[in-house]
Amino acid sequence: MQISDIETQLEELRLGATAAIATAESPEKLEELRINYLGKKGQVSKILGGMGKLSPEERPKVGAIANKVKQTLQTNLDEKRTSLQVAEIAALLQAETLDVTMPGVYRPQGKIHPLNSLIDKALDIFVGLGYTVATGPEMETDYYNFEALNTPPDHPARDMQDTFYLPDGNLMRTHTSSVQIRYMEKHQPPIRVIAPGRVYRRDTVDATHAAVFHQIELLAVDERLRFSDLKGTIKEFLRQMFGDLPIRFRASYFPFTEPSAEVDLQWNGRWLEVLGCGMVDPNVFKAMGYDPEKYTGFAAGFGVERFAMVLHQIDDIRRVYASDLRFLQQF
Ligand code: 2NM
Repeated sequence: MQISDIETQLEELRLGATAAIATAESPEKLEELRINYLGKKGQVSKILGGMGKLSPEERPKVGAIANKVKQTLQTNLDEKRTSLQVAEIAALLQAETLDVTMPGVYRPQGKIHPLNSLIDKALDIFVGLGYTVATGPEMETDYYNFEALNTPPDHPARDMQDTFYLPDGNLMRTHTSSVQIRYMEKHQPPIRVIAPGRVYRRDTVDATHAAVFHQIELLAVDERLRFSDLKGTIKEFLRQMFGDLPIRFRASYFPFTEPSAEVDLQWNGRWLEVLGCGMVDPNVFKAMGYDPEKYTGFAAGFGVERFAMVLHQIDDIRRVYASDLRFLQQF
């Protein structure tokens, strides 16, 4: 083995490697080349393996040439790696180009339905007055919807509200008073409870009637509650709900209250009926096992849709359920 042979081999290797590095297309390919040429078992090492046959004087010379080749290849590899990375980033930037002047995608924002926000507001007011929120089933028995509420089968009040009866004899509740009955069964006075929920009536649907609507009913039972407590509570509730508008109590009739009243609100010079109320009939307490000599109570109920219509000047109850965004977005 001649020193010139090794020199020739190194020079050929340098040329070949430089060409290979120059045309490498990926960092992975580049790494492959580095291992192939400069690795421990790579081609440069292999060539240097033949150095053993050289004289001690020749070895440093070849070593110097080999180092030079190694350095050259390492520099080539480094430069090529950098240029590949630059190209990769440039390609990424190209692919991810974002035109910030393009119009955005319109995503309409959802919000609370006006009926729900009204229910939330009413419940907040009563919770502030010390009431507890209670709910119950929408399908009811005759007992909870009528019988316990001083409305026996032959009572004329059963004609007042046409009821959806189910084939099994159950019915869809016509008011949430049934929830108050269930609550009184489980609790002893003093009671302050408020029952929001869906109710059902066999009404012909028109601008002011829906077959399914929402009610909120309140009930207070305690010793010595009187009509003025009812009036004060209703007045405060309506004040927080509608503002300081004139209100009036008008004598009315419900089977479960005596006396009973309807409450009107004066708005733009017109009296609008907004709720019904009264002192709980002693017969209701008897059905609950409460002593009617010891306890008195007041109750009130109102239709949420009717409230919303008065509050927002909605002319047709059907709009509330039509899911028309042009309507809903006004709230
Ligand atoms: C109303 C009007 C008047 C009422 C009565 C009761 C109960 F369970 F205590 F008897 N709950 N709700 C009541 C009274 C409801 O709605 C117009």
